[in-house]
Amino acid sequence: MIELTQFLDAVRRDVDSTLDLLVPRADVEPRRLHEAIRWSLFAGGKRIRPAILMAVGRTFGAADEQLARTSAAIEMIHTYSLIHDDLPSMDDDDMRRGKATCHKQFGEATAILAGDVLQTLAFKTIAEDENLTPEIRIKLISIIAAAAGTPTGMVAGQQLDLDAEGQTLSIGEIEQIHRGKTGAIISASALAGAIIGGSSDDEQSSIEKYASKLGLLFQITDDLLDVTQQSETLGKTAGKDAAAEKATYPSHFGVEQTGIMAKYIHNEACDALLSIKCDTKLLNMLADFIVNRTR
Ligand code: GRG
Repeated sequence: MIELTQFLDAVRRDVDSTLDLLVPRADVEPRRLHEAIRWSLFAGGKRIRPAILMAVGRTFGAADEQLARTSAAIEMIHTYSLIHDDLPSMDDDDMRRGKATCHKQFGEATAILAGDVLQTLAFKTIAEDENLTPEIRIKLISIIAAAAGTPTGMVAGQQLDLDAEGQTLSIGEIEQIHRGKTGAIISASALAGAIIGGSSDDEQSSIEKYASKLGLLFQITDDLLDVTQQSETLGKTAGKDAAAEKATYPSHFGVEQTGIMAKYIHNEACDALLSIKCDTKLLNMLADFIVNRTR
């Protein structure tokens, strides 16, 4: 795991320096907006989605310069979704990434605008990436826009999640929410890396299988951590799912059984890599990291 820790540290450093170059400085007018964006963007997120993109891209031989902007764009979309998810009209949360949420610090209107800027800037970032051909840029924009939107992307998943509060859901319905809300962007990150790396159709379909299991695993571990960890460790309010009567794997199967299922899904993710001829050690280590994560 030492190697993975070094890889994750390097991704965090690289993605942060790319983001710093792409996002207006805090002293650029309108300052309140740019301060709010930077408040949330540089609050210490784990940068898992950029790590997945970089790991898959490197697996297929992409150079880091070809992966940098798309990784930053994915993190912009993820951060926008967190800012909007924390709003009073959605999850109504006070703490994110160990700090006050964007709307608590800057007000609701500015938080909405900060999210809006991050979303549009993400697509501009890819459209203007001179390290990629125009064909690849368009493909990436299309895949990431679909994953962020609707009918099967993140926003659609969020709507299903809001509609489901207080309802009893089947495991199929819970997974449908997970696939949209969490899985779609994780899958798009992995597929983007595979496309930039010039992988074959067969390799892309193996990566899609791997990433869909990884997305489910990520959400299940998130739900387990919500039950088992303290807010200080998570950097966000723990115990929110039970308080909101959310249907989750732990609420459906219990903590112990969910842990067993997480290990099974981890194995399925790793099995999806077996048909890939390149060295997939980094991708296996990422799956290990996600199943064992503590925040
Ligand atoms: C509001 C458009 C919109 C979408 C909301 C991402 C999301 C969809 C909601 C956030 C709440 C949540 C629990 C989503 C599931 C995905 C998830 C586990 C997000 C947290 O991701 P981490 O742990 O966060 O990677 P950091 O802060 O490390 O980046």
